Amino acid sequence: KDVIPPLEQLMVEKEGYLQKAKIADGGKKLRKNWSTSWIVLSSRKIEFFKESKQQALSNMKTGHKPESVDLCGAHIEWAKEKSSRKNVFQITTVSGNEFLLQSDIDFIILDWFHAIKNAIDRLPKD
Ligand code: I3P
Repeated sequence: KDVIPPLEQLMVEKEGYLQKAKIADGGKKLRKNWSTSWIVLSSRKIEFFKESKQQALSNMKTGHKPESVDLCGAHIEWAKEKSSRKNVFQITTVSGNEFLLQSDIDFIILDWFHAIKNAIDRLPKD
């Protein structure tokens, strides 16, 4: 129904397309499968949309939910050894979900790394 989320959750800090691979769910390893994702960072979460932004916005009206990642207590680190690709970092959540994010373009991945790191550092750890 029409639950109004707190204002802070509505504040989008950054959005854009990156390559994404989820490599663990609740601590259980998954087969790596890279795909393009539209990614929306707000103060305490990241949302991953499988579709284009346009498609995602129209799907939301029908109650379709993106994958949402709680950043409280999450970790972010560069993960050179986890991929043959360049510019890969990993986000690990308290719940044991692990995501790799990647872009071939250096400044794009650096901007994302710092934006997400800043968001995590501003949040309480639990
Ligand atoms: C994986 C696929 C991934 C690759 C991964 C492979 O094979 O090629 O792109 O990761 O390497 O296992 P498959 O599609 O058969 O599952 P990178 O592109 O990040 O290197 P990995 O097993 O060394 O992680």
